[in-house]
Amino acid sequence: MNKKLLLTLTTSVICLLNACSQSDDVLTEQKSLKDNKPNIVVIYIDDLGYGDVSSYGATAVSTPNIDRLAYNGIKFTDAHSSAATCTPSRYSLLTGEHGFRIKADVLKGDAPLLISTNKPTLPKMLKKAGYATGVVGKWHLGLGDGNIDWNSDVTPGPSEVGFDYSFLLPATGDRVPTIYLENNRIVNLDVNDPISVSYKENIGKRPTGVEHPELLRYAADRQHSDTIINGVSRIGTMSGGEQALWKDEDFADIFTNKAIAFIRKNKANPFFLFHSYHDIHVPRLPHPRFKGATKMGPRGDAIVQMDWMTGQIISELERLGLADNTIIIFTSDNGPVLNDGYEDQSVALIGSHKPSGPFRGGKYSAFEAGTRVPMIVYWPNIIKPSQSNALISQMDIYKSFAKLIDVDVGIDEAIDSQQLLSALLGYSQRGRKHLLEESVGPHALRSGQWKYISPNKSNNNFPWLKPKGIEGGFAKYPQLYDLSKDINEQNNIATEHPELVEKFEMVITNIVKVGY
Ligand code: NG6
Ligand code: CA
Repeated sequence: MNKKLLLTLTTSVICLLNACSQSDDVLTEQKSLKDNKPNIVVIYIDDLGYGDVSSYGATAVSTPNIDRLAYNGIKFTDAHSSAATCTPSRYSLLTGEHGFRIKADVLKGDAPLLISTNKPTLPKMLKKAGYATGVVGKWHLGLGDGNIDWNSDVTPGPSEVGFDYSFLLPATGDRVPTIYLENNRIVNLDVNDPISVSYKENIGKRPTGVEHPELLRYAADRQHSDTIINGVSRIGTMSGGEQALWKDEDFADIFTNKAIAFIRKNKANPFFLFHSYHDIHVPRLPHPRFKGATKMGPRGDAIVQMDWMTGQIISELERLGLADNTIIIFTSDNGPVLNDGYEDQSVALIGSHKPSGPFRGGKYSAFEAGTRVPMIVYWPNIIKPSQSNALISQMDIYKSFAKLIDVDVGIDEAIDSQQLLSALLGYSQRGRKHLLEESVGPHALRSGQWKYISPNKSNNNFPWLKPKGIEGGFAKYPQLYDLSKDINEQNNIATEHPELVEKFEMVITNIVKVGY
């Protein structure tokens, strides 16, 4: 980008943020901004905790590529995924709405498409401004209409949600089908060896983990003990498709290559890439070249692998001369977990590493580490390096970017998203007033220094959390923590502040009913 254009862009951004008067000059400059829409790359890591990267405090693993983004962009310290699990967080990122509104839950690998095809989405919004849109990596938002034939076009899917291009791991690494889908078609499928998938009965002739634990590379819990593929038992059963099966060790190279191909193809026009990694979700099988990169076993090595992947994307943008005009957002879909079904030494080798950083809980939980994740916004030359403690949600990307590229958002669109462009670009530290945090149990609420967790009114005590070593933070009574003094949520002061308990309970009820 030339210097003059850069100056114009910078001025335009500042004007947008400061609500400059609509003089002709400003309009012209805003037009320049509109006409030179930045590319947007969202790098979405799976299950990466606040404390898992070195710029956020990790010392047992080094993440130089992510740190480069953090030290030259805005490093957010109070940014959140909408939920403590994957499917609702992804739903929210793409729709700007909470997952609880449609009762979004972790999906099976043969679940129907969760996002209604007439719903406005982030990629559809960007397409209105002429963006080419692509998704590469983990999807986990369902596919088809409830009765998928994996051997023909698998639709509706990403195309109906607004993506021009898709290369997918359909659900999760630990769920069948263990194949790639490119633009709705299974890659390398032999028509004489069709694929079937079932989560109800055991289909096909492949051995399962239940019957043949001796064939496994990692011991697994019962839920992860169905069809064995690549030496790992998965959730769900699957027959056929031998030629199309993925090899987990190749994820890093394959997804990186597909993401780079999309960037190259679209280098001449504005593009949005949703680059959604498998790492560092289970099963953790990084490429052998990363083996031993840390002393923490596969989980640590997977962190190094995903840092490498991130570096490849940055280098490619630089090689193509696109870096200055590309916004990279790096973040995670939920907090960290160690043993999530497989014995991969993640617990035994954790040492002094703290995946949740200073926070309590992790994936699934209502405590902070469930949703408070690393989030970095990087836009060289436009953004000044800084750290921001603004309370911000990944849902806010929707309306903030709509503002940046001047697309109108309808009244019923992205209803939980807030326009916080100035916070996202580092011009202000003012974030949200309230943020509802979704867990697998009751809702929690952030408001200023306060963290409130609603009582668990159900009879579900989530017994499966304990063996995973996870603190859900679910209690029959209300919990209130003052994060300004008690960042680790140890000291429940709800009984001392009944007025705040009542107020926050009402705020949650209101958000659920009518929004923010
Ligand atoms: C759970 C799986 C877990 C993981 C998770 C989804 C158990 C017993 N099993 O059902 O291994 O796959 O779903 O993770 O908890 S997520 O990051 O995609 O939400
Ligand atoms: Ca996840």
